[in-house]
Amino acid sequence: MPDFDQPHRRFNPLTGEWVLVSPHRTKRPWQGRTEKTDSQKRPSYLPDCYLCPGNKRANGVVNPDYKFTYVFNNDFAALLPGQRFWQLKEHDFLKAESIEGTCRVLCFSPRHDLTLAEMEIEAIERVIDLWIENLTDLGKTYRWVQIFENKGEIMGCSNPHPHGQIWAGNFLPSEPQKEDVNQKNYFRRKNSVLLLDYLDEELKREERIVLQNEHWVVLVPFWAVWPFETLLLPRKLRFHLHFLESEEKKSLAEIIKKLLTRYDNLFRASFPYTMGWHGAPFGAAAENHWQLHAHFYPPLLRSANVKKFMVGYEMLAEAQRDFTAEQAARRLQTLSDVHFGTEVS
Ligand code: H2U
Ligand code: ZN
Repeated sequence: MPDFDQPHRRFNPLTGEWVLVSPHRTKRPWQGRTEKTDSQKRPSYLPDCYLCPGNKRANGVVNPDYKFTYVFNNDFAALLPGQRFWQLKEHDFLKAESIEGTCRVLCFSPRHDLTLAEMEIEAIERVIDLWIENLTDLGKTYRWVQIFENKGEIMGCSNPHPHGQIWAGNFLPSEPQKEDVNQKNYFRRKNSVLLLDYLDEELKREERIVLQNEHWVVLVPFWAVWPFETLLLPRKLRFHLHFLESEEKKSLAEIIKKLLTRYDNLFRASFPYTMGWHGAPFGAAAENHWQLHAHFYPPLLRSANVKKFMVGYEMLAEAQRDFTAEQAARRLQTLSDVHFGTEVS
């Protein structure tokens, strides 16, 4: 029998990487940095916010007076369309290639003071539709369309106005590349889908399940690296977001709201994270091995202002975590679905 209280390593079948787990270390004293938390109430409109309706952005363009969601091309895009094609491959050490792409910013709400966790289910459904619209549109041109949200100052997010981003490019980036290879190999070996089989195992065991509804499950993956990392999975085989049925979109909005509410309730603070969607790449011949999923990578470790750093051993050898995935799941299982900000005192 394994003893998960001992130092051990766990395998991530999606990436093929291992994570070091050191549960005995949780009593380690902390004298490092604490971040300041911004607990102040924000105004619902800020005159100098570049995402609020009617305001001017850095390039002089004025945002429309939008009522629900709004999308624009990132004024400082990391990927650019219409580039000249070239490849450098004569030398093993000096490989490079030009790439093309585009970056968009998605405003989730005209309200500067809300977060996805605090938005109404219908408003979150609109965000899901917005993701799907942009995914479908960009998928016509680009191989990989990365939908993500970077939330919180400590994640490098420059503006608390609720928003996400899309970066789309004509190449398969490194993270999805790993997932593609591992899901493909699994499919060839077993003739079934890795994440569907994994979900079956987790549903049998129940230990790491955080939330579930008719169409979706949130769990702390066995191989989680970030302290309260979760994986959001559809119960049925779905290649990507644009294959979802309307009932599945509605229950997706519900489970996202619950998960983010629990995250906020964990340390009674607006919980920072990077989240994003992974689904079948576009333009690929066979996509049967892919199962849609979202990763939530939150950095907070033990309070609203003590975060996990990926440094030292993690940068040089292997990712490491202290408490186990099961312990994290247990914490998240016991939290309320009522946002702490709306509690009546
Ligand atoms: P963050 O979510 O990481 O803060 O990024 C917001 C994006 O908004 C960022 O990529 C873009 C930045 O380039 N942006 C504009 O496109 N126009 C602006 O006027 C300011 C910021
Ligand atoms: Zn704003």
